[in-house]
Amino acid sequence: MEEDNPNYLAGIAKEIRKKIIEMTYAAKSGHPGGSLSITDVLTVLYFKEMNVDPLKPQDENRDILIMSKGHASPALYATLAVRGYFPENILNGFRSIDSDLEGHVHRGIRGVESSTGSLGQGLGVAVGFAIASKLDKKDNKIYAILGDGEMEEGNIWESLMAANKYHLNNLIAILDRNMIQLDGFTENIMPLGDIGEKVKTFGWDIININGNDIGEVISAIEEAKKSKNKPTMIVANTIKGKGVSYMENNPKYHGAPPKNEDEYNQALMEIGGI
Ligand SMILES: Cc1ncc(C[n+]2csc(CCOP(=O)(O)OP(=O)(O)O)c2C)c(N)n1
Repeated sequence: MEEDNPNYLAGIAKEIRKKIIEMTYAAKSGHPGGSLSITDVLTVLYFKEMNVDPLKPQDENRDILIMSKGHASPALYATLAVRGYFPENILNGFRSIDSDLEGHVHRGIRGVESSTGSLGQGLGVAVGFAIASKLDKKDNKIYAILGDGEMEEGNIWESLMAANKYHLNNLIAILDRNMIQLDGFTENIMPLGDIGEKVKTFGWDIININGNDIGEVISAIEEAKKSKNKPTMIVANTIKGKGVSYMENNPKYHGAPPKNEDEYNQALMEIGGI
């Protein structure tokens, strides 16, 4: 099977990264940094690990993904398009007035399960989906993608407690630990320290990985799926802006696309898109 070949998945991740750059450059706005950091995770989920079918986006037994860090919409939209939920040319309208592709993840888009963008809310939504699946005796999985800056939101911790209370072993949160939030480094703004250890004390299993290594992402998700009675958080250590040298680890590209044609061409060239 082609999805068992990491080189195949790496090729898809490149394609998605290229689209993130194209979309944000065309819109002259958007969030490339935290989209590029989470691309490898989304690739593994949508092209290997999740039970989803773009032809049946409402299938009752599908896995559900909530992109809690909803500003990373370029990454989710590009992934859904490449996976076949909607035509890739729709990405061109990102953030324009006549397009459905708003700057933050919007439920009106085929394949999107919940609108997000106000940080802190998506984990609670995922907890709700996970409880509902248990009540319905389904064996699907619920995924939530969180940002590390987002962990500063109080309602994340309420959701962590609820997931423990209800033994949500069908819930897998993936924390994009890229160490950067909107305008600086998390450890300067609000230190999170060993965030995995903190979440562990809330009753979760923790798996630490390099979230830009496709093989490590696959192993972590496959391990998390086997949990018998606990929710799992995968702490995905990533690089913000991954794949574009001037964006990597640079808070300036949290919410700014390539500044000019030179930067645009350099980004595509480094990703391997042209
Ligand atoms: C409740 C709320 N407060 C503030 C913002 C503005 N905001 C958008 S992105 C962001 C930083 C998020 O950082 P992080 O979660 O680490 O995301 P990543 O670095 O992965 O992009 C902030 C503060 C928001 N979207 N929602």
